[in-house]
Amino acid sequence: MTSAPALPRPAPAVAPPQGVKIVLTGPFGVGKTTLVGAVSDIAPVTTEVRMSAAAAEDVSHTPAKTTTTVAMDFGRLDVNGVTVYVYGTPGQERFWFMWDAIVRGAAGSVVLVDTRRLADSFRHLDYVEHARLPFVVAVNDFTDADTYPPSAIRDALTLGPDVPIVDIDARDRDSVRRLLITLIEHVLTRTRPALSEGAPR
Ligand SMILES: Nc1nc2c(ncn2[C@@H]2O[C@H](COP(=O)(O)OP(=O)(O)O)[C@@H](O)[C@H]2O)c(=O)[nH]1
Ligand SMILES: [Mg+2]
Repeated sequence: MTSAPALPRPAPAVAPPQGVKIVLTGPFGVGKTTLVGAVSDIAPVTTEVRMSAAAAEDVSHTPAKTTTTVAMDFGRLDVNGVTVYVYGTPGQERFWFMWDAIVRGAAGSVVLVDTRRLADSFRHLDYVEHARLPFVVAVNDFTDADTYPPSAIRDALTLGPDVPIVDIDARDRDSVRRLLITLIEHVLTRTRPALSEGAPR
């Protein structure tokens, strides 16, 4: 009787990357690429190109902006021993198919807003709400923008009372790290009660 051939030796299982995936979203020119560049421990993966008329972006609030992100921003950082991966959503319509892949497995989201044009972030808020992602709203500090108390931002964006609103400077590493810590804490407070409810007694 011939014995069955030996099975091939399995390749060692590769441990899945441990870490927290965060989605960064908001309209064109709100500071997504700047934020990732400020906070990432690795050279951020970004794909800036000079804007063409075909890009058809609204540049009225960003007249000095001559580039746009094609596809997406990606950065990585360490927060107290936890690796945080930041994925920026792509702006251009032809890359919208990527949004679902970007959101899959994400722990939470940052929605960036500019107080000079809050309404431009409505679509992004809708998206993360529908995706049931815990999120924080980050108000990016543009020099010529008026500042408003969080209650005014909450009303204008019709946010629930539990959504954190954080003032940030997307160019400042510490400011962005504080924002991401706020998001992670928010994610934990949202998931902890559910975990303990489901825990065996
Ligand atoms: N004053 C100020 N300018 C910013 C800030 N964040 C971004 N910018 C500028 O706003 C423009 C748009 O930012 P960018 O990161 O490209 O936006 P994106 O389209 O969301 O990726 C750039 O010229 C940035 O230098 C900020 O916090 N303060
Ligand atoms: Mg960009």
